[in-house]
Amino acid sequence: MSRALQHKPEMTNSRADFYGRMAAENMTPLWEVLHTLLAEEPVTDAIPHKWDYDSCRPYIMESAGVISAEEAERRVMVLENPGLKDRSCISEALYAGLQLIMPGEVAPAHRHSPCALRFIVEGTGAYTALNGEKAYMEPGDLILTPSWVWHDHGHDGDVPVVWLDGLDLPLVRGLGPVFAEPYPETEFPQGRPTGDNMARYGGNMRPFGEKITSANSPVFHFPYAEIRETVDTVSRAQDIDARHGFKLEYINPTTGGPVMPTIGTYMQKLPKGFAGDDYQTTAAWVYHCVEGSGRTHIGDETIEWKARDTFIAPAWYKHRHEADGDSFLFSFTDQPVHEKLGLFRDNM
Ligand code: GTQ
Repeated sequence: MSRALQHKPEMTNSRADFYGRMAAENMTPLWEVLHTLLAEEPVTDAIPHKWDYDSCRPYIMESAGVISAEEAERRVMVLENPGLKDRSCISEALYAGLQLIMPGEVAPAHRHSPCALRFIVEGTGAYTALNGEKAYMEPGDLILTPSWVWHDHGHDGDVPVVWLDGLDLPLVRGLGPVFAEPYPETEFPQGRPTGDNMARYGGNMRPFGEKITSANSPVFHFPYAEIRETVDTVSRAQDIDARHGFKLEYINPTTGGPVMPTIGTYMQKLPKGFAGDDYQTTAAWVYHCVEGSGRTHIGDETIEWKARDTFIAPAWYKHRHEADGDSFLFSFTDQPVHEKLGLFRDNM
């Protein structure tokens, strides 16, 4: 005989009376909720969804006339999962948003315990400064602002700049330890010169005698020109993966692991005509198309995507990609947390 955990006991008058009385002592019967607490497979309220950049862009640009970056602190349109309304989440553990900075503006220096990444969507001439070291943005670049590092954003150029923010904010909020602090001045004082982090830690070398103790990648700027070249070169000499095409992870060079403890980041090339197999994992995946177009089947839904669109494959949803022409997808995921806690599963 097979047993199911999904069994919900019958409600009787005497049971209802009993539950009502024990509520006075802040106690509730587990057996009434056990079937939802211990579902046989991961259950998420998040749903598959795409933010079409052409549809979102007019609102992003309109926001420039509604509030300044300085008044807003961060002028961000939060990408809210329709299944997680009013929770500022794209998945249970991840946050995403589209941030706009206009020429001459400053988004003031602050730091917080949640970690963040920026993936540049359009424009050039803006920068993120980490402890005063400026990383100038080009479309497709990845810039990290790890936990508790001072950062401000500014703009020396002459066109609007938009980027995709990814944070572990819902995860950290769920665990508790959210801290944030404004820097006393709007801008952090000038720090090391632009590119210093890449030279110091990103050239397969490290400064003599330096002990690196941070949990985060000391390289915080990954220019798209280099990432694209890397993925493209590998794609010419490597067997294609049936699920992922040609997919590489951005790494912390001091560990070989993910760039930040809670968020993993990837770039994948799906060659023209690619039709992938289903991938299913406990982790949630936020995808952003950099080049090309195609579609991803997520559960029963099909999401059509093209350059600058962002979409979410929630936890445990089977998903498979198809590419029209050669396509490049950036993605970020909470997979590193699942792995560290021994909770990660996939269908590989
Ligand atoms: O740029 O530091 O989307 O602090 C949300 C919170 C961006 C940022 C967000 C933030 C930032």
